Amino acid sequence: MLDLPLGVVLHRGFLDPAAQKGLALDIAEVIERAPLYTSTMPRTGAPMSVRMTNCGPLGWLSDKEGGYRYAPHHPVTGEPWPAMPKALLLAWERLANYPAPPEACLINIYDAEARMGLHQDRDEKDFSAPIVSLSLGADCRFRIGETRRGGRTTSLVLSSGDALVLGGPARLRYHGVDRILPTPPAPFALDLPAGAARINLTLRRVS
Ligand code: MD3
Ligand code: FE
Repeated sequence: MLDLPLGVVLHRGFLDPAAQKGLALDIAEVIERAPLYTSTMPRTGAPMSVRMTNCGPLGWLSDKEGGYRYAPHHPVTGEPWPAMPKALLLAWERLANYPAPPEACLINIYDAEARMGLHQDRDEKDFSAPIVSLSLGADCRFRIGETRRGGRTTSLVLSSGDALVLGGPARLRYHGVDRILPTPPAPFALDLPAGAARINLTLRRVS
């Protein structure tokens, strides 16, 4: 039995196959206008293994000089981020229980070898709003720790169509993606961008 920390709610299969296919198409359109880029770590400049882009008023990025931050423009094209697809606004309305729409949607693209080390999401000014996370494509081993580094961790598998809501006392827990898991192809056609094994969308309030 999966015992999740207080404030973590997992909705398995929140997106049915048709919704997953529609969302994958929406994401492909966003990427056409806001190409994938690689963020680098503050200070060291080491590249992250996850490629990313954003939609909505603000987008998350990081580089050696400026560090982790939100910005209204794409770091390479200088264009504003594309609007959030309706399906994402609707998912937020149904899941977040928050009286205002999301300001940022970070789109993380994982190839088969990509991972994300344990970290906190603390670049937002408002921690009272939850984070809503949607997964498409291959399964991953996802890890949740405590609100300080080095605490006990639990892990779970996130699959295509799953939604995770992180709020309240869980909002500042450490979390990360250990690895992408070998996953049999979906029983329906799910077109992901070239090289992508998994997509994760994180909807957030920022200010
Ligand atoms: C648990 N992305 O972009 S989202 C990120 O699958 C990020 O790409 C992961 O972590 C991914 O920052 C996981 C799910 C998530 C987001 C925030 C959390 C889980 C969380 C905050 C607290 C605890
Ligand atoms: Fe995170």
